[in-house]
Amino acid sequence: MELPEPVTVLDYGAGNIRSLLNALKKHGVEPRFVKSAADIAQASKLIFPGVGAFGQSMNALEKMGYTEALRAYLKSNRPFLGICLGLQTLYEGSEESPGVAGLGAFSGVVRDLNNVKVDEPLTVPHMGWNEIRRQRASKLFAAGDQTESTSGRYYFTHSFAIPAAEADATDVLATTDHGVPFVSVVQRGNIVATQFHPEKSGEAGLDLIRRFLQDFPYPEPSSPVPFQCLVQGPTVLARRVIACLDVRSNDAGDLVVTKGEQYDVRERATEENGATKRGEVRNLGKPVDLARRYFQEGADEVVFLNITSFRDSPLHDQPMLDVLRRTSEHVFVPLCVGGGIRDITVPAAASSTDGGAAGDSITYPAVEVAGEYFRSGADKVSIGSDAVRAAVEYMQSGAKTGKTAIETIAEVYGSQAVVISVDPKRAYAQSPADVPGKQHCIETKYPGPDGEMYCWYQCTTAGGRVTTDVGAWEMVRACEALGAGEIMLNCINRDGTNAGYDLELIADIKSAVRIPVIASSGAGCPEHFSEVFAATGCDAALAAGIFHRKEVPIGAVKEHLNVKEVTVRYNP
Ligand code: 1PR
Repeated sequence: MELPEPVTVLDYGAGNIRSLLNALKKHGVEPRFVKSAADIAQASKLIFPGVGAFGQSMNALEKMGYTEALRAYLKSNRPFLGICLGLQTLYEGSEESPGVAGLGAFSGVVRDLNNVKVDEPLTVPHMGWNEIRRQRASKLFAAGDQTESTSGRYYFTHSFAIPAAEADATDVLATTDHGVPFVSVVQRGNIVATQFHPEKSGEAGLDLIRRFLQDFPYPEPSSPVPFQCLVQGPTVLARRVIACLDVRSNDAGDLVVTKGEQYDVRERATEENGATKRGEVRNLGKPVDLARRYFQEGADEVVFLNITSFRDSPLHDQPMLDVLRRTSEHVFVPLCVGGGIRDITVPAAASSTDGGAAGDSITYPAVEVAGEYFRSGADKVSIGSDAVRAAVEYMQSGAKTGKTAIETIAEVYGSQAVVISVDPKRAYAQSPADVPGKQHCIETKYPGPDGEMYCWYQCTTAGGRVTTDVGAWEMVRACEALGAGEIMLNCINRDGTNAGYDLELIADIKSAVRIPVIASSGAGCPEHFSEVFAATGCDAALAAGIFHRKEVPIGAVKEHLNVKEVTVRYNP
């Protein structure tokens, strides 16, 4: 795309701007980066991608001396695109960071969605694909198109928002509903900002970025352009269908997508010449190729799990970081990566080319490990084993240390970037009194081997290799209290069985927390997806084996859900 003027990106270092850069690159744009306040003053088109917490963002801008230059830029009405936090900081302040002033370009205060008074429980963060209810025509959505062709869905992930009732209506270009109508797009002349992430919103988002690049700045129309919005009623957050890629190196050292049956990823052992030959690591494809295929098939998110992370350090797992870099160049929906997100100590010699003294070691905090994944293109990180440890510590002490991987990553990158991967095993008890620590249990419809009518779910670590006495119900509540933003709820008993999700487990965990819950393990047909959404109220459903083995295309799942009137992101 030939542009008359350069594009400048304001990156203050707290987030995944690689996706935005890949979206610009897809439109043939290589942006400049702000390195000084003068770069802002001289910019002719500025993009501010916001990730992380309001206070962190504003303090970083102030520390770099950018705040006043940004305020002056906004007054000049030169083209400005703010994304997510980049919209919120345009306002006067936020309940997320009391006492921290925003840029004040728009009047109003950003509110905490957790404090919104609604009749039914509200899942926070607002995470997933929702529609926008446009108030008027705008070049941002369709050049010259006064009436929308499709409502379009965009990817939101935020816990704070500007209630539409508190915003200046002249600035509001679109609203979205989650508990209350909130501001999803603002526009004042050439200043536009979206609460959603256009760089993670598939083709609809890429179109929006393209229009900002090629149609801004533009003269305000002399008279209001007739407009009719297609979205009349409430907007509804879609349920997400997620593809999960368990990734590890095979015996030849190649990084492959594999799949466990109850977490055993090797083919059956064979007998050869009287000796037992270990089975190969199941190889279901190459990570980047499969991720691209799933994006094209309509996956709402892609999860990579580095399943040998209990022994490898992701910081040195360059192949995994490279998979993320290459995937994010072509996949414009959220990417989550898990495996090894924890404080990592490696021998000094292994951690630097200058070869530290033998015997020394270096510890990399979890937030740095996660930062490596974010800089490589991830939008969220998932924490498994270390989350169990942190939850136990918190439950025993009742106090937060502020030092756990969950807390430190949520503080810098926001709760919505922290997913907890739970690997529970079903355990039976004759009565609640028999459950270790009298932890939470449920009366099950599927009695145990000795007729037990109660069951609870034991958390495991190291990929199911270590069984603990920690109940999944207690663990997810502790992780939510520590600041986690989402639960990815696997189930070792169902993993790889195609027998359907463990509905009792998922319904129980969904009732335990306010944050979104992803159902995982056991999907065998499209009906299992409509069943789990109907039976548990979960926010997303994840599958691996049926997609990798091409038994069920993602499009067939979406089509089935659409027929069952489950709200999904679906363009037939
Ligand atoms: O503990 O923080 O290092 O993270 C390790 C991560 O790797 C965790 O998320 C853990 O669940 C995952 N993991 C470790 N070992 C295995 C294994 O399979 N040997 N994968 C493993 C767990 C769970 C899903 C599974 C879905 C869909 N796999 O990825 O694919 O349940 O299953 P389906 O095929 O039935 O649809 P840490």
